[in-house]
Amino acid sequence: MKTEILKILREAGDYVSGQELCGRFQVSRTAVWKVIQKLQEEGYEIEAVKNRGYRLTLVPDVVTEAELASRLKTTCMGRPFYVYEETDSTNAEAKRLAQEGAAHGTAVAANVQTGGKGRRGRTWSMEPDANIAMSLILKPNLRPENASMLTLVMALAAAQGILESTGVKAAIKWPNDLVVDGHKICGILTEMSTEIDYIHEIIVGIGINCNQTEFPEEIRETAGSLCQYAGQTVDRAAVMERILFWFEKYFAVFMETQDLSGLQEAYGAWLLNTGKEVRIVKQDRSFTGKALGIDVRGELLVELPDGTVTPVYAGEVSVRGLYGYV
Ligand code: BT5
Repeated sequence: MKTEILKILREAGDYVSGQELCGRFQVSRTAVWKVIQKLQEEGYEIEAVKNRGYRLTLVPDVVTEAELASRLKTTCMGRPFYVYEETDSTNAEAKRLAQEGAAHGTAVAANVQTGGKGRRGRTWSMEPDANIAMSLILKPNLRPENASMLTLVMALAAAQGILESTGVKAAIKWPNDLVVDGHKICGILTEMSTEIDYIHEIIVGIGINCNQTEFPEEIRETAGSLCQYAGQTVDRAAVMERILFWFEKYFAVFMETQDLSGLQEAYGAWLLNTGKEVRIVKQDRSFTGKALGIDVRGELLVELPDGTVTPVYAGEVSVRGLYGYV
């Protein structure tokens, strides 16, 4: 009932009478009042005016199941949505849930993440209660070699979602970062469990710096946070809602062809690397060239000094600018 009352108040944007709420849920005035009090305790400002009812005047930056559920406009992504106060890693949590049978589209978020994972054993750090750590469980009928493209689908959804919810225009740094003004504000980690050529589940995790302003020494130069560019506190639930909205749409386009042919153009418009000299770092070697864009498989097309063009597979590389992170 809490989620529904929140949704009704949010969508009304005006007073909703207590009587109407009682009627809607077939409960007493006291029961409604208790829910309103609970919401107020969580930081929602709700005016209660005699003869007019309740009006939501301020939504705090909270990530809770009720807040997310009252916002979501998707049919699959984020349904259900689990929010943890603290977890080691939302990707690890999502994997555990998936293996216990959680459905395709289930989302997991946490306010505190103590063991956030980056790619290949790297770590993802975040301050408590300030940022987004969210993971989606996907169980698509997809060939394993196509799964890494979902990182790009998420990057596209995140760029679009962040713009709509905060006004901040990030760029995609292939394959898994979003960058604003040369600073990394978001990282994506896609992991999958397979059996020969069958996918059990794919976990697409996204970390976004929202309201954090101080970073640990090692990333102080390269990390940035949305609030620094938005000029105000970022409403994390609003950002998540928009990202899930766009992810659902783009995922459907992706699944039609199981490649990026339907998204390549949109992706290209957000891609930071195009036309830039890049250094591709593989485990044992590195080379430089000019990034031209992506192909339908999500590989970065790099023109080598001798004029040949080579596709670089996202799975195993890091990309650097010639003079630093971007
Ligand atoms: C990534 O890896 O960028 C993927 C990060 C994915 C994090 C999400 S949070 C929700 C979900 N649950 C998880 O456990 N993980 C996912 P990679 O490209 O390997 O970049 C990692 C590098 O980014 C680190 O080695 C640092 O240099 C840098 N870094 C770490 N934390 C950062 C932060 N908060 N902001 C910017 N850069 C950061």
